[in-house]
Amino acid sequence: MRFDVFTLFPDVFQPYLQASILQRAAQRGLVEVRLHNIRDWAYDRHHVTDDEPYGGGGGMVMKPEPIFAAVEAVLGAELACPVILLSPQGRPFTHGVARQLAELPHLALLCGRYEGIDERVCQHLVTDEISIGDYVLTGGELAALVVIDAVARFLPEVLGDPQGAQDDSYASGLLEYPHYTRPPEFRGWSVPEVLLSGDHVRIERWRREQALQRTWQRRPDLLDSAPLSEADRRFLAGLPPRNSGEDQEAHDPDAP
Ligand code: JQB
Repeated sequence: MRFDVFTLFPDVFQPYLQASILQRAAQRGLVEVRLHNIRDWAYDRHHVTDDEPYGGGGGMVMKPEPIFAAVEAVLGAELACPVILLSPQGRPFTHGVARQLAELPHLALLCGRYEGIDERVCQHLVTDEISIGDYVLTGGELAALVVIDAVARFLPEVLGDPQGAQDDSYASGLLEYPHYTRPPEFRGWSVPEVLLSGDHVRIERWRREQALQRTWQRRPDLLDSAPLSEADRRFLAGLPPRNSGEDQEAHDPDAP
């Protein structure tokens, strides 16, 4: 799968792409990320890419001409692939969106800076606008890396694990059960006995119940759309009421 990234800061991508699993994926030819500096298509003497907003009000806005020139030069005027703008105004990026994007052979990602991008880019060049969450970043670059990382995990072979992304958290619609590895006791804290028992039926049941309990505590909204068995529903009905949990919103100062 090929990603064309349009940005004023191509250098911030390299360190992450050259570490992690993404480097291996690139070496194996599964993922190709091409970085394009929008400034290379700013043809005035000082290669200016931003200007003051019409209507006033401080801050700067990215000019349309270098962005259109860059994207059309790289993709051709037909724009045969989606052009995704990362912005706080986009539709929420989720597990499901990542899985759908991974079906495509080619994506273009457009990263803004300053207070944003001239609206004519959004209307006439961009085909899809995505946000990675409800907080404001200083630009789209980190969001583009998040999208590349999450999409790449869905490509067959990238994880080098036959179970791949099918098995993790959001695939089941629930949060994950807790994980443990050696040693069996660390600073007096023991691994739950059931995981050492070798009884795979008991282990599966324990993991399922842990996943259900955590989801109920931390993300009850997910239970509305998670596929649940009758046994799951009985287990949830037997849990103590929410809010008695230690970890629920423990660090959220705005929590009621
Ligand atoms: C400029 C960005 C994000 C791209 C995603 C997310 O957007 C702004 N509005 C006012 C002031 C400053 C900005 C910063 N900004 C380009 C740009 C923020 C993406 C962004 C994003 N995707 N949060 N922030 N989830």
